[in-house]
Amino acid sequence: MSKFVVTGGAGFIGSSVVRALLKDGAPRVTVIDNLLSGKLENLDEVKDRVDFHLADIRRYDEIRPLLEGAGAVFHLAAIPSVPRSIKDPVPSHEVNVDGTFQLLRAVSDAGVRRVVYAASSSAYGDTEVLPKVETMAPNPQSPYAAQKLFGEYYCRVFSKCFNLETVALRYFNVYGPRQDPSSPYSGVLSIFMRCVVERRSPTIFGDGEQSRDFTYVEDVAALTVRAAVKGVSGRVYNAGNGNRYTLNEIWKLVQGLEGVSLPASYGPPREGDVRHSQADTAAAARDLGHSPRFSIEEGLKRTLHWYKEQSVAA
Ligand code: UD2
Repeated sequence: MSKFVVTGGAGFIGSSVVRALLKDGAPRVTVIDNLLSGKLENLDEVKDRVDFHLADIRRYDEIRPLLEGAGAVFHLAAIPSVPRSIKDPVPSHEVNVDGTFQLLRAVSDAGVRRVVYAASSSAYGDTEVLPKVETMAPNPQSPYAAQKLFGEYYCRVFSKCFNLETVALRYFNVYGPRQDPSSPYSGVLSIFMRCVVERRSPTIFGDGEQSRDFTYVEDVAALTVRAAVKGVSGRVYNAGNGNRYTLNEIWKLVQGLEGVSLPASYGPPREGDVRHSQADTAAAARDLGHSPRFSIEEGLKRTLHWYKEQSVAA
């Protein structure tokens, strides 16, 4: 059985990939995380089957030995958030671009065959046509989008020049249990969940008619694990649900689950925001056999259940 390594494995999505690998039969998973935003508690349930290493992907010498003997590396370590990358572009550039380069170099030098890279739907920017298809020209609108796209290009270049099989998955607005709502840069659904549990109104940036393809974390994790297969090297795939909901619709759905009415406040639109986002999922279905399992209703229900449990435990 192969050794699997997950960078960012203590994070919201990374820890879900760890659980998906274990569920899929991996006896153990190696996690590399600097705990900048990741949390060990995200791995609590599976900690007996995780080899955790506090290490930073920007440091080649730190990560290179940890990759020895790996069959596949899932590269999720990143500093996310469009607005954070505008306010303070240096840290996210260093992690998302330089860190990705160092990771790919270390993976290649360690003789690992395969990397699955967590790319972002932000690479598309605003497009005239929806849904967004992998063949569309990228149009990044923020440092974060450009950084994540650069990571894709590096993956492709490592496939071509350094004999490494890489595949990039453009994650579309992932949500679910363990997403941290505590920062102003947190994903909107984690903020909405906290608001509804605390019976507070959220602030919606702009008119709330912007839309997103909200994708449940377990669907994204399942696709990520599936993508570590032969025959797709150098390719990019959307990791989305194929639907889109406006923020106004989503906030209404969240309130409906709790049977409350908490009208949102509205603030100025956010710089760097994409207006609409929706994935064409045909390529991932065709080449990777992916079919998302969670409807938005089911995903929101499970997510809310988790946030409510957290608030009782607190
Ligand atoms: C982008 C990517 C996503 C992922 C993510 C990582 C797009 C379309 N999506 O997500 O795939 O890579 O970055 O960070 O580029 N908002 C509010 N109130 C709040 C918080 C957010 O109205 O309190 C709005 C925000 O202005 C935006 C939407 O909610 O229109 C989603 O924001 P987000 O930060 O959850 O994710 P987004 O779309 O920047």
